[in-house]
Amino acid sequence: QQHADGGGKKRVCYYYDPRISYVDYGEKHEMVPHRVAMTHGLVKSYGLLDLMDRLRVAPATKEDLLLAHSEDYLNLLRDLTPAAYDNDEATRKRAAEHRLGSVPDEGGSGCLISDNPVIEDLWDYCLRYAGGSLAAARALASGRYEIAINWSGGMHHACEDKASGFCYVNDIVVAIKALLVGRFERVLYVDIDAHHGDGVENAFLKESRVMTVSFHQYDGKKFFPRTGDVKDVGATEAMYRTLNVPLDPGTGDVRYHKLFQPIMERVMDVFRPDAVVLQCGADSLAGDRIAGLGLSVRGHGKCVRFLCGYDLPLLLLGGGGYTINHVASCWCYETAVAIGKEIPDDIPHHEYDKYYQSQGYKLHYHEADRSNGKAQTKHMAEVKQRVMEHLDQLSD
Ligand code: TV1
Ligand code: CA
Ligand code: ZN
Repeated sequence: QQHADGGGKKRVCYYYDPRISYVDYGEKHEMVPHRVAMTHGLVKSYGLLDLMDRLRVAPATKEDLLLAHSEDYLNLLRDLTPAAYDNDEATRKRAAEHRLGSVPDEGGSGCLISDNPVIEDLWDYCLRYAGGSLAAARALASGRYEIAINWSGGMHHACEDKASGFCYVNDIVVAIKALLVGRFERVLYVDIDAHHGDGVENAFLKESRVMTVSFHQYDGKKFFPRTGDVKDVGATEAMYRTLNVPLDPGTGDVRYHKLFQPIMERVMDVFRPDAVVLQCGADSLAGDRIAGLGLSVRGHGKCVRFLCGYDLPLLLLGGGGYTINHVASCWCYETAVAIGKEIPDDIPHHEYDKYYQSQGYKLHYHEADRSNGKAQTKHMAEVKQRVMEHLDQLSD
């Protein structure tokens, strides 16, 4: 089933809109869109722009976003400004109904926190990152490209009617719907962000033409968004076309791939997708500021390499990732994997190279292993077995 990629080069297109990198979630917020400018700087400095087509596109439109969201919510996103939010009580109330703006911390710290702040040029930001993912999906549907990349996309938590987890609009749902109306009968969604891909899962719970598979950190009921138990497998006609692979904090390359590879091989076998969407959230890397998984850049990139090995149209999206030098290293490496080009470990001199000082100016940085050995192995084997049983259900 898996095709040897034998160095066969693929046609790759890449979307990067510099306007996105100026977006500011607020001083202390962990989401830093500038990481995508850093990724682009690295991609450029390694000469990768010469090996793929960088395509510039118009932002998405409200009509495009209606594929994933209610009109009421989109109108709010379009009209909401920081000034209106600060000055008008009714606006604050309406925003809160859609989980926008500050809320008291549930942890009881007493301070106001805002996962989804009302920021300057919010609507423009949404249209641009979703526009990239939508154009990427259409580029695959056109047959002109085998791989399409939008590192600004991958905002997997946004719901039909609500913002969630730093995500305002769900560009992934929009892109998958565009693939379905394009020429693809079945689309596989794979999510290697450290968080559960709940927004995408929910959007396609009852859609048999889409299978969603999320690998994520899961420790009982603490880690956001607290969903993604191994027993959650979707509904009715589309039962078992939802898969969840909960992972213990500290899971590193070896353990991760003991699950990822056999599970994905089996998914490919039983679902037989016509196109694949991979959300490459880089918060699953070791040393992330929010999450606690322990992948190396090579281990993370191995997921990309593995899925590239199937000769299927592949959409690569970004997502989380909060240690921004690690994120840029990872997405640059994965861009090279998509192109099929080996790049040296030494980071070339370029405008952002000072960010990589702490990693010795090497792409492949080193982090102390935070995993706790044998304790996890038994639990992991159970998770694998449960997931494989779910896949058996799908095969008959
Ligand atoms: C402002 C300032 C917001 C500092 C949010 C970490 C902050 C977090 C902040 C943060 C933070 C979360 C919750 C809050 C439950 C909520 C892009 C109501 C130091 C895809 C989203 C994680 C992950 C949301 C997004 C999570 C993605 N963690 N500092 N907020 N309470 N929210 O736990 O999957 O990566 O952390
Ligand atoms: Ca995930
Ligand atoms: Zn995440």
